[in-house]
This record gives sequence, structure tokens and C-alpha cells, in this order.
Amino acid sequence: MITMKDIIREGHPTLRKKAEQVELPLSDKNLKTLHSMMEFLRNSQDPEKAEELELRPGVGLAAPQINVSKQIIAVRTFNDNDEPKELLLINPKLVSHSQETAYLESGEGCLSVDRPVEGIVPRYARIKVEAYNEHEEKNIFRFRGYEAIVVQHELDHLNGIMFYDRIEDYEDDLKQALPAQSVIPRSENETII
Ligand code: NB4
Ligand code: NI
Repeated sequence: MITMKDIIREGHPTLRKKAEQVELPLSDKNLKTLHSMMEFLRNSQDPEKAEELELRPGVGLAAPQINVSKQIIAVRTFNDNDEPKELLLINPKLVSHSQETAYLESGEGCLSVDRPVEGIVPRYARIKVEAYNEHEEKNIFRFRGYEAIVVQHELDHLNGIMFYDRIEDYEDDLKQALPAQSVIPRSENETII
């Protein structure tokens, strides 16, 4: 079972590496990793479990955060009917995005960052992601709004990017310059979520 002890924190070199592609068919070990990542999100969103296990709540987790440098993402959000929506994305690839940008009004936090960092983190408002699921089916996923932001935060982890790398006026020794092709220019018609 994954707990906060398993989550590596900023300064750990794995968080700055590009994650490796996962080989298909999935090994039992990779399947176990996938499922334990989703179990962590479920536990972290369950107030009783979270207190008992001392988990910070999370809506997403990327494998590099548990020191597994592989292209695996788990996302657990809620739909309009308040039902959980769980997604496991393997070898995800951003295939297209809107020009329009969006950001979370309350800023972003990261389970690998043990301090609050304020500031605007520009993200694309809508994205299309090609990925395999846990059944090894290739799919194109469309995300918008809050969900699109969560997925982009996780995709960044697979590329060694931390959310504060994207905050314009933030200064810190741990902040790194974005590769030019990763820069997201803020749009005029930006959505605040
Ligand atoms: C990933 C998110 C940071 C910004 C927005 C939010 C929470 C994380 C990090 C975008 C992605 C984890 C992975 C939350 C949270 C709202 C929904 C449902 C019920 C509690 C939960 C709390 F916990 N970020 N934490 N941070 N990360 N919303 N919510 N609620 O998830 O570092 O790379 O359960
Ligand atoms: Ni994070």
C-alpha cells in the first residue's frame, strides 16, 4: 500500500527526469503499481482512511512521485453527479490542445511539495491525450476545465516539470526553466476555475 512515506519530495532527482515508456503487454509488477496508485487516491479522498494513514488528499498521482520513472498517471475526479471518475493512463501523449488557457484560482499544490506555493499556473483549457488504459486499449481522451488541469499537472511530472516552473514571478532555487516547447502562453480569454 502506498503512503506518504513512499512519495518522494522535491529535490529528489527522479522528479526531474523524463519518465520511460511502459512496455506492453503490462507486467504483473506494472499492473500492481497502477492499481496501488489508484488505491492511494481513493484512500487519500476518504476522510477516515486519510486520517488513519496520515495521507494528504490527492486527485492525481504520477508514477515518478513514488520513485517509479515510468509513464503512468492515475486521476480520480468527480463527475457532475458527484460519482467518482477513475482513470489510469499509460504512455499518455498530448496530441492537441486549445489556444485558450485556464488556471485554478486557488493555485496548485503537489504531494511532492511540502509547502504552499502561490501563483498562477497557466494550463490549456482543453486537451486531447492519447493513452493506453489498464486493459491495454488505446484511446483518445478529451479533457476540459478542472480535469484538464489535473491531467496536465500529471503529464508535467512525466517530463520532469514541477508546477512552480510555470509560475511567472516565482523565484526559488528548486525552480527550473521550462523547455521552450513546454511554455504555455496565457490567452486573452483565460478561464479561472
Ligand atoms: C495534483 C493536483 C494539483 C493541482 C486541485 C486539488 C488536491 C493534488 C495534486 C492540479 C492537480 C497531487 C499529483 C486536492 C483537491 C478537491 C477534490 C475530492 C474529495 C478530496 C479532494 C480534494 F486534494 N488538489 N491535492 N493535490 N499531485 N483538489 N481536492 N476533493 O491532488 O501532486 O502530481 O477528496
Ligand atoms: Ni504533483
